Amino acid sequence: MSTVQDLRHPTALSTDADVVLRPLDVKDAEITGGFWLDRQAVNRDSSIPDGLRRLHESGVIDNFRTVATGSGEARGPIFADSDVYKWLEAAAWEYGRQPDERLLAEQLEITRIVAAAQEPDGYLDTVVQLRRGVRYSDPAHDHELYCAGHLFQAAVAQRRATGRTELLDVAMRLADHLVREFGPGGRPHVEGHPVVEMGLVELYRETGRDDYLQLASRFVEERGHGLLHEQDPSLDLTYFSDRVPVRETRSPEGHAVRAVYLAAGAADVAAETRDRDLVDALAEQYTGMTTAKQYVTGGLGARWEGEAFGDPYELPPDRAYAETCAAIGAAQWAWRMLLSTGEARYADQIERMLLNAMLPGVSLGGQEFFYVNTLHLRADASPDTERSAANGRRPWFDVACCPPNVMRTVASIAGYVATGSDDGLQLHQYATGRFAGRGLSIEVQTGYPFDGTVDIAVHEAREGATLALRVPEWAAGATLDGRSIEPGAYALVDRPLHPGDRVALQLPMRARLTEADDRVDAVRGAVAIERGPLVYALEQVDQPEGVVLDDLRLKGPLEMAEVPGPGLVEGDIALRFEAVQIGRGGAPDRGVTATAVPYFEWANRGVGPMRVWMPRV
Ligand code: FUB
Ligand code: ZN
Repeated sequence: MSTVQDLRHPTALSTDADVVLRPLDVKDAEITGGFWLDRQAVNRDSSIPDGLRRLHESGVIDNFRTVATGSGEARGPIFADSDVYKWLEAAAWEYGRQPDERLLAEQLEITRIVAAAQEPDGYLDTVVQLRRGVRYSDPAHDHELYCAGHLFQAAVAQRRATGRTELLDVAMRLADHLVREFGPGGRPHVEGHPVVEMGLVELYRETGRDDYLQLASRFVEERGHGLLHEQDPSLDLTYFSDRVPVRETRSPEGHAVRAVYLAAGAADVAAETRDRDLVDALAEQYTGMTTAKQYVTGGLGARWEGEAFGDPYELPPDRAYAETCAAIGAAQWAWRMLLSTGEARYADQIERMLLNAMLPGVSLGGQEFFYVNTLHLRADASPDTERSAANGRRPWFDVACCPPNVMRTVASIAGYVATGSDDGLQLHQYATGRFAGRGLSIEVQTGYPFDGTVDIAVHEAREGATLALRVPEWAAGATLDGRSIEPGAYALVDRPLHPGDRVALQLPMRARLTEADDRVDAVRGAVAIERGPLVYALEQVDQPEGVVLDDLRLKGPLEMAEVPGPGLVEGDIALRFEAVQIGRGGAPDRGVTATAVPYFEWANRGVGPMRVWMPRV
């Protein structure tokens, strides 16, 4: 087992894993300033404490107490335990980032409450314990392994970030129970909602217990053969990712969060079992997703019905579902693909999804959340459901999967910035911070995501250690120490590095127009405005009096001026340009000056009409 001196980030791999890149230790990756530090401060001071209050209020922490005392009813959805576990994971990563005795005491208190609900044989799922009493009786819907997977991830985080093993003890007792039930000699089992695969592999990495890895592998392979139909022939196998085996899936389908969690877990299994065929199959599936099933924001899931991926090119902006959790799960998948392949496209994807699909899911104050991330809100949109964007972000949801998912991701975001390989260090994301490993220790200063200047100071350098920097696919004209470098790949600093050296990366942040794929009927002929890593949106509040967003058209050639943004985050930049408002009812067209702001900032000044895709004249 690791020691507390040897803290590791999510996806710390075993030494046997077959990967190109390896995550850094927690102590070696730290965000120290700038954009992401501000987000982490809001997460610590606002989201995490408020989240704990909401979990108490909604009764889902009481469910554990109720099991322990033996009297009372379960509250919340069938998977209520998972929200508590995701909060515990967030609290652990946050403690590892910035130790705080109160936060430690809170998580240990919740851990004690969780532990008290565990059955003597290791079983734990409070809602099933309280509501059904019968285990594994409805695997399609009961989420027992989904809750287990989130418990395992939280336990590993607690062990790595605080050095405490209390939650790990609970997790191992449950994992041992799962091995007895579903491992060698046990019955085949497909659970309706993946995530246990990732959790079991993490538990294997933390404990060295090979049976956990084998069980994860078994769960990956058992899926996609229609086992759920033995339970109920009327089930929609697509929804549950049980129609096509993982190795044969060419494009994700069905419930988006389930599909991407499964793929991420399969990628973990592939790395640890050294299965390159599985990595290749997952790479093909990933391409299927980015080619035809992903919004420009990186958002995933075109259908409210079944919270699902649509068919290829079915990507309506105004009915986008794009659940916040789906972007988080896909970023986890992309991270694992990056480790296995070293391909820059996966780091590009992480950047797009974290900034434009996860971050819009939380208000800039940290206490309100979007579950659904639309790309277009019309005037007079009806706030017909709790999740409708017309309601604005909500403080919490009956199904509260997204808020604690954002919390754990923001708290652990330093882990996605850099990796090490045998040769040296690789920077995948740009954030002010300190990163070290494989003979190099560097300090990064940047005004990213608004400013494309990245200054790197070398503090320590072993002889021969290399530094590789991702050049985003959008960064045409990028330079490294004044030399031109190719976008969509890694640029190597082409000189020996010594302590005291400085490296200068310049990523041009010009605003650009992205054409919609003409197979997406709903936005054919329209363009999205992007600048650097950020997708922009037009929000009503920024437009002159009388502008009707749905009547605005862009006319080219377009000159976009950079102006100060709404000031909701430090250094934000808005884009201003001339557009045309179509005259209706015989009125003439008229020119207007329009303004676009970063999409992640939208709906922080009240909620009103907004659109990402703009038609042209
Ligand atoms: O089923 C558990 C979670 O609830 C899913 O991941 C979300 O999509 C929501 O349905
Ligand atoms: Zn969610």
